[in-house]
Amino acid sequence: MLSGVRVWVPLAATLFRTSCLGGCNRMRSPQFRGFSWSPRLISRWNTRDSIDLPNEDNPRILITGGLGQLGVGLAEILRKQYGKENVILSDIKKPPPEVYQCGPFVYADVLDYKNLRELVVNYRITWLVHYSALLSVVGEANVALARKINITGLHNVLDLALESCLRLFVPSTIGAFGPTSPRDPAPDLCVQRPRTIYGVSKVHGELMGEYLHHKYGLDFRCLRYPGVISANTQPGGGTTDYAVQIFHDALSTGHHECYLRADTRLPMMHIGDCHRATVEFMQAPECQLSLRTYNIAAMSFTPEEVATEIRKHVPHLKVTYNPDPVRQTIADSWPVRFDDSNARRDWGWKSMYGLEELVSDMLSSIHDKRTSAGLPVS
Ligand code: VAH
Repeated sequence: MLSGVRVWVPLAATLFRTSCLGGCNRMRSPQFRGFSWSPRLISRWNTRDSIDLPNEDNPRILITGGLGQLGVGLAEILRKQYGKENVILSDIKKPPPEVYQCGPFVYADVLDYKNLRELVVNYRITWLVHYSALLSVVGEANVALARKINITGLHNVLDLALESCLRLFVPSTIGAFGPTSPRDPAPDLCVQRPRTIYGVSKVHGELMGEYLHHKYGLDFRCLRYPGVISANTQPGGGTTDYAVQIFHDALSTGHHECYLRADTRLPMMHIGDCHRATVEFMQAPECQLSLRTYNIAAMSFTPEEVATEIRKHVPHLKVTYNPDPVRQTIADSWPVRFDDSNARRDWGWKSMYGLEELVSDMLSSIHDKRTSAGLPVS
């Protein structure tokens, strides 16, 4: 009897805590119907003196695809808020030494459900940020792999989040829209018929996440990111990547060859705004969210406009335009601007970087990086 009580007390505490903290309609999720605790988890609790379960105020966070453009920076911000040991960065690649020094890093393959489940149980994860994905251009070059990672990998994460009652963040993108969507601006809710496997997989993610939320109460959260501009991380093979490369070229060779037409306008965002939006959205009380998937916007610019702004700091920058048919076709199918009024109304989203602030910050960051690496600055 005693052992039974010892099991049910922590379980009841979790169910109580989850159902209260989880806000809306938690009790409808399948984990309250036939939910079974793994023997390993029960044994860990039976040996625990006190129930120091993670909760709303001190989540334990797993980030998949952590070595891409966004994971390391997001982990740094989350670790400042929730503690170094409570944010587990993961990927299938070996990280550089400094990543290990910043906090826990583990191997995690989103195609290996058992591996993921073990991490969630052993690290007592309560939030999951799912960054593993092939982006637009690399996805078109390897559709089969993009379908595996972006769809099968997503399904593993969705099932795990449902079973373990996780708060799940999955990013979507301007690439989730297509040529038949309203493009200027693109609202949160409209026709979405993207023409890339990346976009198709992201729309699928939006729809699957929202289905599991409405049917089982999964705390699924999704932001449609614009092109993200970062100085310290390389983008992962997308259509908006020119907007990162142009800064590096401006300070190294002084010449940028642009694979888009000079007048191709796309929504863009400084990585600092992207991380802040993600954290603020993950922290927003569930009852404030009228949607589960939101557009977030900061600015929209063309290659010519960003080049003109850079020339205020680097007057000799030369840009030649050599449109790549694949990337130009993708860019021409994407929104020109985003309507993010719902995010601003529901959870107070507000960007802090415009084009001027972006250019100034990018150039100073890359200048410092090159100088400390002993590289010449043009
Ligand atoms: C891409 N940078 O170009 C990514 C992004 C908004 C686009 O998802 O594919």
